[in-house]
Amino acid sequence: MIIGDIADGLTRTVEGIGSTVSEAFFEPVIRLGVTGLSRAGKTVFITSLVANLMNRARMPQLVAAAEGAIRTAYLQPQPDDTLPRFDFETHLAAMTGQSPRWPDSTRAISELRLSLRVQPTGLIAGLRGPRTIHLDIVDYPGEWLLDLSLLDRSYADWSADTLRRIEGREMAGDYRAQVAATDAAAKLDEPQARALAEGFTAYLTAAREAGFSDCTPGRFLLPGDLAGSPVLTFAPLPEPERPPRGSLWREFDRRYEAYKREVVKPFFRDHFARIDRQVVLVDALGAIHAGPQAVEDLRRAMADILGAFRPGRNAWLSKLLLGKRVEKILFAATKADHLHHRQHPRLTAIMQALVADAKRRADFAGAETQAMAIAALRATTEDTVDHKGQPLDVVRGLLLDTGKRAAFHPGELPEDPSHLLNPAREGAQAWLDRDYAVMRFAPQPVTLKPGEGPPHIRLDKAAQFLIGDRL
Ligand SMILES: Nc1nc2c(ncn2[C@@H]2O[C@H](COP(=O)(O)OP(=O)(O)OP(=O)(O)O)[C@@H](O)[C@H]2O)c(=O)[nH]1
Ligand SMILES: [Mg+2]
Repeated sequence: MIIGDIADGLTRTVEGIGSTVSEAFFEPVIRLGVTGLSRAGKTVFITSLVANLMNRARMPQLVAAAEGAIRTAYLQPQPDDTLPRFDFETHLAAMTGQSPRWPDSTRAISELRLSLRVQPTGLIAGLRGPRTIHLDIVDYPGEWLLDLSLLDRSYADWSADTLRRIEGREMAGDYRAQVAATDAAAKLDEPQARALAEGFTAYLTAAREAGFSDCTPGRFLLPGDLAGSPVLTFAPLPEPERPPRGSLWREFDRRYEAYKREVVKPFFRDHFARIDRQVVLVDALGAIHAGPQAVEDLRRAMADILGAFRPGRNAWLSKLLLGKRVEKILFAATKADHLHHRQHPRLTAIMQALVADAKRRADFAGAETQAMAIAALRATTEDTVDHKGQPLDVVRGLLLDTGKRAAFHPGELPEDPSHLLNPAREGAQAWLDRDYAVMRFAPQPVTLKPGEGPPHIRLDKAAQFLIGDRL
C-alpha cells in the first residue's frame, strides 16, 4: 500500500518535469477535461466545440477568433497512444447534414488533439511569429469521479451507507430481497457472488434511469472490458459478526479493495491528475423534470464530483497532484435550447446554486470557476405565441419521438433557485405549484455556409472562459 503510494508520487514528479520542459521549449499544451454524468451532453459538446473552433464564424465571443488571431485549427494525432481516439468525424456526420441525429452513447474515456495556429494581434503582432497551441480534449464519465469517495471508505462503510440509501427506493426491492436471503458469513460461492453483483448492477441501472446520481461503483454501469472480472463481481452486504476466512464477506471486501487499487487509482493517476482546465456538464433541466428527489440527488452528486477538485479532501489525491491544480472549472447546464432565452439567466442561477455548497467549503483550491447555461447544438428556434390572450414564450423544433414539428413551453423556472432546491432538500415527492416538461428534439437539418460551425448557444463564451486566456 505505502510502496504503491510512493511510486505513484514518483511517476507524477517525473511526468511533471517532462511536461514543463516540453511546454517551455516546444509547443504549449492545454489539457481540457470534459465530464458529466451519462447523457449530460459530453459527446455533443466536444463535437460542436471542435467543429466551431475549426470553422469560427459562430464564435464572436471567443476573442482570439473574433480578432482573427486564430489562423487555422486542425486535428492531429493525440499524445496518448493507448487511449481510444474521440470519434469526431462520425459524431459530426451524425449531428449535421440533411437528416441529422444525435450521436450514440459513448460511455468510456477518449481523447482528441486539436492544434491551433495563433498569430498574436495588436501591439505585439510584429514582434512575435505565429505559435502552435495544442488543445488535448479528454472525455470521461462523471461517474468515475464519484468513485473518489470510495478511496477513503472501507467495504464495511460503503456497504452500510449504500444499504441505508436504497432502503426507501422502489427499484432496489429485488436487490434487498437478494440481500435478505444471503448469509455473508457463508463460504464464497462464485455463482452466488455473480448473482449478487448482477442484482446490484440491475438496481444501479434502474436508479440511474430514474434520475438518481449516487451510483457507485461507477464502473458497474460502464464496465468496458472489465465486464465479468472479479473487480466488478462484488456488491454491498450487511457486515456479519465474525466473517470467517473464505467467506463471501471477506472475498467481497478483498475485491472492493482491488477495485479501488486497480480501477479507481489508475484513472486518477493517469488521466485526472493531468487536466489543466475542466468543464462539468450538467443536465439540470432533465433533473428538474424528473422531480425534487432527482434534483436533491443531483446536488449531492455534484458535491461528490466536485470533491475531486478539492484535493485537500483526499490525502492520496493531494500527494498525487503535488500542488498542481485545475486552473479553471466551468459548470455548464446543457440543452438550454429547450428554454426561451428569457429563462436562461434562471437556469444559470440554478446551476450556480447547485454547486454553491461545494464551492463555499473551499473555493476549489484557487481554481477560477463559472456557471453558464449553454446548448452545444441548438435544435430549436424561439417564438412567442398567443395563449388564452396572453403572450407565451415557446421554442419550436422537430420532436424526436414523432418526427412532427411542435411549439413547446417547458414551464417557468423560478427566479429564486431556492424555490426548487429547498423542497428538494426537504424531501418533497413532487413540485408543489408547477410542473416541468422536457421534450426531446431532433437536431435541425442545417446547411452550413463556408466558415460556419454547427449552431449553438454560448459555446463561444464557454470556450473564451476555458481557453481564451491562453490563445
Ligand atoms: N436539445 C439539445 N439536446 C442535447 C444537446 N446536447 C445533448 N443533447 C441531448 O442529450 C443526449 C445526450 O448527449 P450526449 O452528448 O450523447 O451525452 P453524453 O454525456 O456523451 O452521454 P454518454 O456518452 O451516454 O455518457 C443527446 O442524445 C441529445 O438528445 C443540446 O445542445 N441541445
Ligand atoms: Mg458520450
